[in-house]
Amino acid sequence: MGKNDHRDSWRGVNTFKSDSKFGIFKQRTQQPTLDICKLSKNTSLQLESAYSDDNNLSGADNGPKESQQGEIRQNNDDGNMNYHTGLVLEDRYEILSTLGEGAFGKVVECIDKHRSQRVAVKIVKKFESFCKVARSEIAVLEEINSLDDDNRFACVRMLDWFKHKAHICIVLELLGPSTFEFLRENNFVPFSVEQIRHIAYQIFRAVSFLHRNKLTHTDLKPENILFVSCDCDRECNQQMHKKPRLPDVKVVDFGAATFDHQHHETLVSTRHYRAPEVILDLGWDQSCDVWSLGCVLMEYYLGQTLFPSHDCREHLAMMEKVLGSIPSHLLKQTRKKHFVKNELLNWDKTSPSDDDIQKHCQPLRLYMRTNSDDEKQLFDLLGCMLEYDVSKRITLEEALWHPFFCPLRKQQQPQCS
Ligand code: KHC
Repeated sequence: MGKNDHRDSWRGVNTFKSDSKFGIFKQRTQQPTLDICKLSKNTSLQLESAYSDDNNLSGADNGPKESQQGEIRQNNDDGNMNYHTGLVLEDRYEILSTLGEGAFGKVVECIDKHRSQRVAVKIVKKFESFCKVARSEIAVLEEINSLDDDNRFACVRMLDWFKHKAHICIVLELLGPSTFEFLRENNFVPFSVEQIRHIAYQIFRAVSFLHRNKLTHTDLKPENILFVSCDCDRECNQQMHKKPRLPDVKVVDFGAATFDHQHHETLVSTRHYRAPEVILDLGWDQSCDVWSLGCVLMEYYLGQTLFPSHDCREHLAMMEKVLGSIPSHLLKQTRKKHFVKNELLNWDKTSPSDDDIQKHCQPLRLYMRTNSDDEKQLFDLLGCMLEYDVSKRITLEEALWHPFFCPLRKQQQPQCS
């Protein structure tokens, strides 16, 4: 059973509760740029599975299968905990509502009665394979907490964890909606370049912190980047800043995060964000996160996924359309020989699938909407991140010094070096 087989890919069909909490989302209609400053702490989300089996090559994305696990499941037993609002876990966490759900289990909002603060509790399905992923996530979150004592990097904080009946429960700081959720609720109107810069800088700092500490996230995608919405934002915006402050984000979901010394699963990442070296089974390291983040930033810029593919070979063909030919030395090394023909990608350029690619994809630079310096820098950075050859791909440490981020460094210090 692969570490990532639990992975969700549950965008698309969405059930929002008719709760006043969702007011911000509900009122929105199409608008030129997103008003992410209006996010409140109360904004929550509830998601359901849509692209059910699109997360990995084997198609085993919906969590462990009975046969693989040797676990006997009752007909209606999906492994989730049965709960109701008002239920108190550990004599401490009172369940208020459901925030999200996926293959892994559910996330609920609770009030921590000891500290009188609201928290998120990830309640993991009781099946052993999910417990294993949860234990790994707890180990990573513990490491993050101890390495980042002062909470300087934008990784979600684990506040506690416990076992309730057979379910592992991870108590996390409460965050707002994911960036994917936010795009969807805004009819996929893209983020502005300024918003992308603000979000990207924080994620890059967080993930580069992971990389420095011998960790790879392996599942970076808009669903795993959540807004931090705190009540003080609105006050700060009204009182102190002429320009509204852009909301901060944090990275979540460390269930598939892998330490350098640990076994590296062959198949990592959710399909659209999967690096070419993973698809070609060439081995991977931290740089696969850089590729994923390149795809994520493009998605923020476009409002939709850069590689809308459901098949590995088609995915590689899309990459070629956007980024040029895959270098032949990579195709030579792949163990996936069926992807290669005459030292080139084995792709039929006369097939109907190719028509789709011609329709949906274009060379990277042609996606630019304007020729402003900002956009030129963004696309220069994206080009460095979406580099096939991992030895040439930019690292996040380097990316943080890219001119695209110059305006942010100028804000912090008088000089931009
Ligand atoms: Cl609100 C929330 C927090 Cl604060 C932290 C993690 C979360 N939600 C609503 C959260 C997560 C969700 C999960 C994690 N980790 C994922 N799903 C949630 O619904 C797990 C699957 N990937 C997306 C985030």
